[in-house]
Amino acid sequence: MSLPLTTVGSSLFLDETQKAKKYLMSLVSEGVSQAVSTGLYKSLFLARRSEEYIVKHYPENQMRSPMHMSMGQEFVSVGVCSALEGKGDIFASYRSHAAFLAQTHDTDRFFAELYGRMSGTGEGKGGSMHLAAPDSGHLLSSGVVATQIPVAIGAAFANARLRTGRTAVAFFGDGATDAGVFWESVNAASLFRLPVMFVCEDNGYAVDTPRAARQTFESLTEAVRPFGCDVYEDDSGDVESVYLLARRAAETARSKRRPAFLNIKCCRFLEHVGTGEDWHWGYRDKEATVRDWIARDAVITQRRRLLALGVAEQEIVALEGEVESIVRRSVERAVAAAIPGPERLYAGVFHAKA
Ligand SMILES: Cc1ncc(C[n+]2csc(CCOP(=O)(O)OP(=O)(O)O)c2C)c(N)n1
Ligand SMILES: [Mg+2]
Repeated sequence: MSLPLTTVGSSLFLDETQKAKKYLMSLVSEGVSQAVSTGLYKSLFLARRSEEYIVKHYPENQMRSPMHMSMGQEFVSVGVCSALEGKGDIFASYRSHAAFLAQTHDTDRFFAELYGRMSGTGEGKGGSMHLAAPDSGHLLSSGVVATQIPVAIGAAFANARLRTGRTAVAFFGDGATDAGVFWESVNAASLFRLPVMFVCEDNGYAVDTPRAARQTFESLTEAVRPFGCDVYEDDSGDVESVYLLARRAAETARSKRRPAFLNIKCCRFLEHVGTGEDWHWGYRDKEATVRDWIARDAVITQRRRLLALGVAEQEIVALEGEVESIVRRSVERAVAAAIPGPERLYAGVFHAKA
């Protein structure tokens, strides 16, 4: 079975039975209003629809950037960014579509960057791996594994010194925890009691290598614990669970003045880089992944939850239509925008003059 492009409404998920409703309601913990639940769905749907557009149109070769897709993992950054309510300074990896959109909702600059246009986040020169909009709190995305983590520490240090009340957030994959700089950063942040959240999007693989083939310790969460920051782990695959966890982590971090480490289990639905599937590579068990993750896709879960909460189907369809128009308009604007000329080659780039 191949992944349906439009996963929303997939028959893979739970039947509309009382049991399913009860299950969905049990995932709704106290402290999540219907407005927040709806907002979380809108953010999830925006990221999913944007990437579905990319999957469909990438073969036209007008978006020239390598693509590391967030599909399947969106609930992590949507949950965290929503919990921080704009007060997060985001430092992300090359797999940052969902984080960028969750933080900025800026589909105009997003698609313009992917299409290599002047109106993109980096005048079209950075592409998918280097999305950044510092004015909207997405400070950077980095193509070099783990390098965003120590930069987030710098921002946390500045935020602490300047008492901005903002929290630096480093998003990274489990593969980044193979890098020494991750451990140095956790140590330094704990030592200096910095306002930073380390968020591991733990999809279990660095490209095609599973964690067990890279790390000797059994639990990453337990390995981080002795450093003295608060540690959290979540394998629900559920956006509201992550939202609540991140909110609690941020509050605790603020009151105790110490960093937080969130290990959020997730599943990358598509190949490591590119817009296709990679089940034929044989490095991960397709059936287990389908059953365990695609079947409880956070986007579908959240849609079902809204229905279980009593939100009218027409209201959800209207919201989806609104998001689709936003994506379509942004793509139209991007395609119509100017391509940077050769005179822009060195603008905004560090280079030595001859
Ligand atoms: C310093 C560095 N080493 C190696 C690479 C090549 N590389 C790109 S992605 C990747 C795997 C990273 O895995 P993970 O951190 O788990 O992120 P995921 O791709 O799973 O989101 C590697 C080794 C790189 N970009 N930078
Ligand atoms: Mg990984």
